[in-house]
Amino acid sequence: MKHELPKLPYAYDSLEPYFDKETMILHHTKHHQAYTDKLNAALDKYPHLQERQIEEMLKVLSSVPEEIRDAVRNHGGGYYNHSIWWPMLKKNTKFSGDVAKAIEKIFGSFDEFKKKFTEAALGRFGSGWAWLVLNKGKLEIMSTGNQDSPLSEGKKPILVIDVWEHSYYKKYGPNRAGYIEAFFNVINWDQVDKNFKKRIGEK
Ligand code: MN3
Repeated sequence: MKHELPKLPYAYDSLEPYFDKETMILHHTKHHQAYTDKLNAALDKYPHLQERQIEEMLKVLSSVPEEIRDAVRNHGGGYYNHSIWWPMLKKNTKFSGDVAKAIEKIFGSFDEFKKKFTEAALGRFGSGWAWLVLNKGKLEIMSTGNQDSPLSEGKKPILVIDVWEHSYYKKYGPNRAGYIEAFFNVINWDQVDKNFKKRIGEK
């Protein structure tokens, strides 16, 4: 069984003007496809691992054979992170639901949350991701380098932003801050609330 590039749940131009169509096409069909292909290539020699969920492998990287552990961490991480990111994007949803209540409780207000999340996304030097995660049932903000996943640290992803240059350079150039500001207009809060409800119920 091969991992497949998931289809986007919307058209490539549907996040305009915040995320441009050209970047979305490249990001999905080139970058995400490449992670998918390289993950499949790494698993080629390990048919028994092809049946394992990528999430399970990222949670316990030590269970992956050493020969392909870095490939699973990097390409499997890239495959997984993008797969959960696309559905978190949509215009015109409302900050609401259980996740909104939890964010306001932990961070004091939406604005304070936005400030801290933005700092994490800006502060990640080089390539990586900034996250809102559940850590032992409590919301916290963190960032990871390259394609590393919070799953590998026992944390559960709720909301994430890709801060690799390939996500924004075409439209925003080196202005990562402008891209992060735009991201707040395309957060799919309905999906983020779903993520929160699902994850909070897990052991
Ligand atoms: Mn990316």
